[in-house]
Amino acid sequence: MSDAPKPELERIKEESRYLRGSIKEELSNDESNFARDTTQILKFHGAYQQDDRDVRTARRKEGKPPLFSVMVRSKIPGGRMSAEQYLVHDQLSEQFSGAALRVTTRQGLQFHGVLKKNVKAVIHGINEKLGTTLGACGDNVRNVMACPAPSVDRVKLNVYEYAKAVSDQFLARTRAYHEIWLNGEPVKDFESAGSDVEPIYGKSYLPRKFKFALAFPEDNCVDVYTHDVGMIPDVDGSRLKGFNILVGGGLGMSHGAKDTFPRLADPFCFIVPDELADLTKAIVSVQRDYGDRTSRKHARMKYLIHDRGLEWFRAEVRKRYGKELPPPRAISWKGCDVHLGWHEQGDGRWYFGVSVENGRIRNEGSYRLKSGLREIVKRFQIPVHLTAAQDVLLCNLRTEQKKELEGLLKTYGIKEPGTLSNIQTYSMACPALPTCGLAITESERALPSLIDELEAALKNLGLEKETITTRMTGCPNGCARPYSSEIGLVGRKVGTYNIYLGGSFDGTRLNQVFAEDVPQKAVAGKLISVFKLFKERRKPGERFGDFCHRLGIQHVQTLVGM
Ligand code: SRM
Ligand code: SF4
Repeated sequence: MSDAPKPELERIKEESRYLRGSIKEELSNDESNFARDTTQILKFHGAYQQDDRDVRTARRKEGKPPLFSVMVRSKIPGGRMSAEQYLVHDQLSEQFSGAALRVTTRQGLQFHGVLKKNVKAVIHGINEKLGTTLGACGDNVRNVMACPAPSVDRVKLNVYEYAKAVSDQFLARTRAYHEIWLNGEPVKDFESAGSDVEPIYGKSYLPRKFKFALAFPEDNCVDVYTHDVGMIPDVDGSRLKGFNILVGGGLGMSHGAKDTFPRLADPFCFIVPDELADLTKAIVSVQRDYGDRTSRKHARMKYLIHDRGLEWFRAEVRKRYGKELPPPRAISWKGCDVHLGWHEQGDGRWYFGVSVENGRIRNEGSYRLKSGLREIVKRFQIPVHLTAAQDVLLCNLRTEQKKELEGLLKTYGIKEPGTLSNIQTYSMACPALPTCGLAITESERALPSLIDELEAALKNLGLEKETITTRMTGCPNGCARPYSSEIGLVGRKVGTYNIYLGGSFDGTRLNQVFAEDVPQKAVAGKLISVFKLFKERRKPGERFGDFCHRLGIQHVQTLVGM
């Protein structure tokens, strides 16, 4: 063991007494913000201290402190919520978070702008309806993603249960969450209980966040290759044969730091269903013990696998798992579905996918999405599923309710998916400014006008029917998964973006840098020049991302005169 001082965050985690820190004490003081060390522990509870960046500089000049608030994130495995759970999020957001809710790219729901004094009421309220925020942020297993399409197919339902089981298995065991937010009795003897408190994580939890997703080979809607661990069921008729397991995906990087990069997961092994729990435990424990705790930028499991090699990783997992790891089987992807509009569930009932621009559920003028969803869920008492594309599925509707639902959508000014352009339907952006402390540029507030420009240009070129994935982020961390889309737009410096092209529609190939440091106003022009090229030179039926990849990014640059 090295005697070198521990990096600050590792020390804070270790000394937090299993995620207690000073949260409880600070909740009852009069400060408008939590202390710095406390904010790190707060993340494990699903709460993130932020300040309004729109007013940060002005307040500093006036000698005022930042305008603090807290972002609270619900962890919703597979994005599946009951009507009651959806409605309590809606009600809590009306009461405590400036009314809007935001569907995340990992099928979660976020409240922005919650005042410190109200955080407990929000977390408590979510838990009262059997939801949780535990582990939504922080160095632990994050929300487990799974295809949100409701299905009565027994195998598919069964497969969702596996995703839920993985999520439950990796929930932190500490009683701190209950003590702080749910008025649970304080536990006095957790120190003597030692590692029993957290049998998987231990005192220091993981070196970094850890992400799981489950995708059916016919539909990679959860972007499974971008995860630390991907689980892909192999189904033979009505029998679940097992899971292909992928390891080592992740997207975050830093500009100018060549040793940070997005990486797609590698096929790792094939296991029968009963072995999923033991195998995933073994994988997480290798990352827990060998992941780089000295550098946050190098701490994800993708770097462990990249640096030491897949064979080293396999041997280490095998040691802990105690059995051979059969090789992965071939997977043939069939596509990627946004699940919008009407779909039959298989039991005579229907689900309807509503497109939500950049995940923001709000009311604005005659567009009253928030009120409309509330009315629909209240009236029909139906489950709500959240998608990885930040959209909402209204489930379990009976045939005779279809007309009524369509009427309600009209009343509340909610456009039906078929009336939206494809470029908008397949786009997403991260929140960035003003809430995200790491944002370099705008994202959610900048994408809509760019999409308007691209929409008009595609229409002029007769390309409006193309489905092209476009994803924007305000920094290189990759929260809207820009590197696995056909067009990726990533904040570079204030007011400029890097443009990435050539990813595949189904998320099985990363894109590459096409242009760097492009001023916001020039982004549309650059893309439109490539659309023109695409129109002239594409092969019949070829998708935009595949076209750019086939030509090669350098060749595309030359052809558009760069
Ligand atoms: Fe993210 C940090 C928002 C999905 C990679 N992400 C953040 C923070 C918490 C900023 C911070 O640390 O101060 C952002 C809060 C902004 C705000 O105001 O809400 C934030 N990330 C989001 C969400 C809300 C974006 C969205 O448009 O929905 C997503 C929440 C998902 C959820 O429900 O759990 C979100 N973040 C992602 C994804 C996509 C995914 O997981 O499928 C990624 C890329 C995949 C990956 O993890 O590699 C992602 N977020 C990051 C990173 C870079 C991690 C890395 O390995 O380098 C950071 C920065 C960090 O962790 O230090 C980050
Ligand atoms: Fe913030 Fe960057 Fe994530 Fe966008 S990608 S939410 S700017 S951390």
